Amino acid sequence: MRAIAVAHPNVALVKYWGKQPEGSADMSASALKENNPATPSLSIALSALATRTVVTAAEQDELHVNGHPATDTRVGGLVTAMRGAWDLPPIAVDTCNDFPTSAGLASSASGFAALVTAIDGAFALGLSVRERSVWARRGSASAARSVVGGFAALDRAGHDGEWAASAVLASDAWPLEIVVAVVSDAAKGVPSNIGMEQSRRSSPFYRAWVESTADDFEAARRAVLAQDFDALAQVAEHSCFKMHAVMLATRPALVYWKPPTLACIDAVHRLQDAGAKVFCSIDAGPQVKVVCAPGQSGAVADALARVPGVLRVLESGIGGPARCLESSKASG
Ligand code: 2P0
Repeated sequence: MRAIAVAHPNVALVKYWGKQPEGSADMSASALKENNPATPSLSIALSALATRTVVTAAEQDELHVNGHPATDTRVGGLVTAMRGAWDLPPIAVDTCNDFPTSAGLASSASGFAALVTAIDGAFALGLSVRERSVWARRGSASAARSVVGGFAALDRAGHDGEWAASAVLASDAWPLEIVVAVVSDAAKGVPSNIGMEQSRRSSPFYRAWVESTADDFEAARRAVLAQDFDALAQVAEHSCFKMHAVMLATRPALVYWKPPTLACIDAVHRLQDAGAKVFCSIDAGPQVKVVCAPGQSGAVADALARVPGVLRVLESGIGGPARCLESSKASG
């Protein structure tokens, strides 16, 4: 039994930062079941970046990340939780990212989306997209959105009361372009799940963040459905900087930016002043993602490549859903 799955990381345009309290910090199998966000979020998947995960039946559970043996309590917790629902044998998981891991490029989003999709394929579980999204969310909430790909909304809208992602627009419906300015390949200092719990407990802005994000989410969803770039740019930049204000006001302060991060923000705002249809977004890391109206990414990539401290730029379109490339029920 073997399957290969691919999933793309995503950039949230309305951010998720904070969990419902019952699911926070404790990543045991029972608490993991809850991993519910405190707010809805909305994202775009990145076609140029991908995680590829191979799942095979094995003698004992094993994990390799980017070719190296690894242990990961969240991966172990998710596999254990799935074993509570299905009679799964031990599995070998071999997962590779073609982009920096744990550096604010959402490797956990694509990683858990690919993992759940590969397990579903390897053992012919027959899960729906929504079911895979719910399982992926239990590993990492942003992974729920990578299961769906395209323009994805993560909220609690379904009949079953579960937090799960659903499509707002398919990946080919609105050909936005994304430029990622990579300013560091180092893994970030404070992992998202730890940082967002610190924010929930200590940031004086956290309550305002949670209370105001539902309105941002609805505004972004309307803008995506209407393909209104200016409206999306306004709400997305606001959500990004509001999240970073929450982070900066956390004790101890969560400063994910590096000096070139701010230089890139400045460059994007100068492009906006010159009339370019672009906006920036930064997650729990120093990289700057610039969302561009169709046809604008080449000039934006050139401008960002000239910013001091930018190591390289990646250009991407909107990625599709997590999917199995091949699966086989043959033994071994
Ligand atoms: C997001 N981030 O909406 C936000 C913006 C980072 C900043 O989702 O604890 O790895 O695994 O549910 O999904 C990163 O957090 O956190 C994230 P867990 P996750 O994309």
